[in-house]
Amino acid sequence: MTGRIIKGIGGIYSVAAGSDIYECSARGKFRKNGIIPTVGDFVEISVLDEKNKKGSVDEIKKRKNMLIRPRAANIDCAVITFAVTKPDINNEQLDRFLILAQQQKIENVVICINKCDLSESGDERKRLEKIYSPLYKMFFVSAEKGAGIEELRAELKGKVSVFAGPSGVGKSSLINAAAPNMDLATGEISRKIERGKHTTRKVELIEVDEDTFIMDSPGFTSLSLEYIKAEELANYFREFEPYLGKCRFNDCKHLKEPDCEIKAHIGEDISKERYERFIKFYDEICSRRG
Ligand SMILES: Nc1nc2c(ncn2[C@@H]2O[C@H](COP(=O)(O)OP(=O)(O)OP(=O)(O)O)[C@@H](O)[C@H]2O)c(=O)[nH]1
Ligand SMILES: [Mg+2]
Ligand SMILES: [Zn+2]
Repeated sequence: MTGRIIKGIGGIYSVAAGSDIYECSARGKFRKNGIIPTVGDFVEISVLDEKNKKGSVDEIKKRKNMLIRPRAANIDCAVITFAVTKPDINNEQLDRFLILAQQQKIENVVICINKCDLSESGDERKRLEKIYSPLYKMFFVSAEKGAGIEELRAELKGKVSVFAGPSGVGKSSLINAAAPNMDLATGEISRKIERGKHTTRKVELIEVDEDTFIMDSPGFTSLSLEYIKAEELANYFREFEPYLGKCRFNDCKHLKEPDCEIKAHIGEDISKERYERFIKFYDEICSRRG
């Protein structure tokens, strides 16, 4: 029988097949080959106990993509979620999420900024729009006030979307707002550190509509670029794209080389701060290897 993994806890995978959900263990062969069944995977299962809905995962179908943090397979849309404040946006962290989504060639990567009800001036919105709106579709929303939720819902329709972002930004709250029949647990923000308290523990695939699925995921505080190669990094900065391959040197690293087309466009369509983070990430990746 064919199904899809919607949750995995302690080596037991919930597989939606037809209108049933089977609790399945995974065969030892996956572990031996280093393959980890992942939420979003299409799988072949055998039913071991129809009455109690128990089975085993026999085969994992080829994945079209896989995010590592959060771990999720076969995604159409990554909603990179942050809040205007509480917690404040960490730009470097935002770029890390974007890079990881780019690397997986997810067709739709959008930025969603929540808690707009907490910003009166709108200054943070203007700042972010200037840098990111030429690069990504952006949504400025408030889960609490319901603002912008219709637009977000329209984006999600017909897709499998994963909400990724730090803890406490309101990922679960947004899913509840976009899909009113949902009742995901949401958490308080710690007053002292103004961060979430990791309310969501697991990646979970939720069917919100016949053809629309959303994955909620736990927030991450640190996000390393461990699977990214230094020489690939420039490919994941969308604004570099028009200039790649046009530098004087074919193997230009866009660091200290003369006649670098990337550097030539800083302050134009390449923002200084994004370029600086490119350098920072580049150094981080190189030092990890050394
Ligand atoms: N003011 C305001 N608060 C919000 C909004 N959305 C969520 N919150 C609050 O922010 C806190 C965290 O929300 P969650 O939805 O649990 O955040 P999360 O991103 O799912 O967090 P993790 O599951 O830990 O990763 C809760 O206290 C929510 O009530 C919003 O639009 N405005
Ligand atoms: Mg959550
Ligand atoms: Zn260059």
